[in-house]
Amino acid sequence: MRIKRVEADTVAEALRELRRELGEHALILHTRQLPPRGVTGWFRSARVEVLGAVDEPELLRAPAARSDAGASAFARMQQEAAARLQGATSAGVGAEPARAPASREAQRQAVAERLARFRAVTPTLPLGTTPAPAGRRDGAVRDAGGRPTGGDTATPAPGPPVEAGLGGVRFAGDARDPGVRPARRVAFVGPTGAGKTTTLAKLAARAQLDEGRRVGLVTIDTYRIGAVPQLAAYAEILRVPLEVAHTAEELARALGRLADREVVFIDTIGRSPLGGGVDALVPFLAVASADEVHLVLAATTRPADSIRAAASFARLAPNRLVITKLDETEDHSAVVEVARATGLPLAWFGVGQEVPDDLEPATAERLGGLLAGGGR
Ligand SMILES: Nc1nc2c(ncn2[C@@H]2O[C@H](COP(=O)(O)OP(=O)(O)OP(=O)(O)O)[C@@H](O)[C@H]2O)c(=O)[nH]1
Ligand SMILES: [Mg+2]
Repeated sequence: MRIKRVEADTVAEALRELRRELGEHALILHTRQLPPRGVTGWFRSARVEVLGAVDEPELLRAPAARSDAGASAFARMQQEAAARLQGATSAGVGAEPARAPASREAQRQAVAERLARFRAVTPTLPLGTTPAPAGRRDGAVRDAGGRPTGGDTATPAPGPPVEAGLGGVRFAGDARDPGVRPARRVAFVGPTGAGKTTTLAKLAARAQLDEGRRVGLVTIDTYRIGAVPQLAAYAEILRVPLEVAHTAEELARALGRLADREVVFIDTIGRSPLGGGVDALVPFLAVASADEVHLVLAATTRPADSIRAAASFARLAPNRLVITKLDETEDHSAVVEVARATGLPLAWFGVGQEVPDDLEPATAERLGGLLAGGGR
């Protein structure tokens, strides 16, 4: 593996430089903001450091690929990167392959390959993309008959009749009706480690690959070590632009730069619901003015703690509920309890770590099936 470190003013610029040096398959190992240097540093805008790597076989293949095809692929990559940096509407970006149904399959294949390569090269990175176990998704949620449900948004597995006892639980399914204008900005909030970034990545991948929408990503999580690289890796894999915002003002500018994107997913920093941590997010959410604010809670958290967390995050005005890690518990009654107590409509169920597959639309049938199946 060859590793290279790059310093630049923005993450996007650094990524472009890395790709130039290491090729299209460069993987992002680490990103951090550099502290200002010396007294004059106070007056300079912050720079970022990005560490990238590439498998040696990729490099060995490079000379052979110095054909016209290789050269044009590289030129295309550069054009795309340049266009992305400018938030351009140039022909290259405007005619994004994601829009053409014929090339969407190829794009999906390319993303799957990049995910696989990423897993192979960086097995220890904190990504929500662990390899599928043999037999695929063995730990995934199953329906009442013990069948794995799959994660297909379009065809949720038919469950048994809705269980009695779901009274008071709301579902956000209506929002996915074709007639309803799709959200343009989607934010994710919730306690630490609940699965915000992973859920964001799953939904971003679907929006791009299944719906052919032009996707942008923004993170304001510049606090946790590894948070930016985690999302940067997904941005790289999906080939979508990522903006990093440290302040509400930066977020406003970042959203402006992503104005050509049909949907922008906004990741936030995980906050303990206790103490004043959630308050710090208020100005960001105000600037984000997201159509959808997903409160992400894990099914493995005690219901009382989830309900307390939801009360604390209420000041960020979430309007959707995502319950993750349903695959990690057999007691799904907590989902009902939490959904009922918060009054938020259930939107998605996270059923594993795999991006983008392990996400299911939350429906009454599905929840009824989970409960009827004794948690399987
Ligand atoms: N089993 C399982 N694991 C999940 C699911 N969703 C997320 N995870 C895992 O949970 C861990 C935390 O996920 P993240 O997406 O980083 O959580 P986060 O809320 O963004 O975390 P912070 O940004 O640190 O607050 C990762 O290891 C994910 O792979 C799920 O539905 N099932
Ligand atoms: Mg996160």
